Amino acid sequence: MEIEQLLILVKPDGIKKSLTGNILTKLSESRMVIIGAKIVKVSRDLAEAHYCHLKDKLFFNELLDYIRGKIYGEPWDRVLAFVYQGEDAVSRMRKIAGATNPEEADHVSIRGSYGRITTKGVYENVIHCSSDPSEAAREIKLWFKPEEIVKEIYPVKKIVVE
Ligand code: DAT
Repeated sequence: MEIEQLLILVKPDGIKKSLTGNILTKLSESRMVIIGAKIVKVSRDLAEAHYCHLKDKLFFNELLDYIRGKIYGEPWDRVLAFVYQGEDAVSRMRKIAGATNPEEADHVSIRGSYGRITTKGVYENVIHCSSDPSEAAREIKLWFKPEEIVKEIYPVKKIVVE
């Protein structure tokens, strides 16, 4: 199996609902390692670049307001960004995150447990989780400087989980 990295964001609704602990606990079932972590006040440029594949969608502006926490205001207008690393990380984390539409997500998944659809039709799905390894590489570069990511963490066998 490939060692992969991916980007996880706890979105502003996750922070506002005090779900960070629950989300990280669920993600820890994957046994992946966190190699980058920070809180980010998301600029419009960053939000647009992150969601560039959705720029033609009718919900694009609402989506930008959502990821920037504009609809919640201070102090919820930020996200927690993490880089995880591990074997087969993307597909394993996507499974724990659940489907994009929170109403269709498995209800033991994070999005199925805590997500909802807003009256404006935006999927308020609590976390972002990279969808494939190449998208993950693009996103990690966008959100993290190289020096913000821990390099010497593998081989994974040396990490002892008590
Ligand atoms: P994902 O976040 O699962 O990788 P995506 O990149 O297609 O999915 O979409 C990014 C975000 O945009 C998603 O987390 C929620 C929102 N979104 C996607 N499709 C939507 C839709 N049809 N209606 C409303 N919001 C949507």
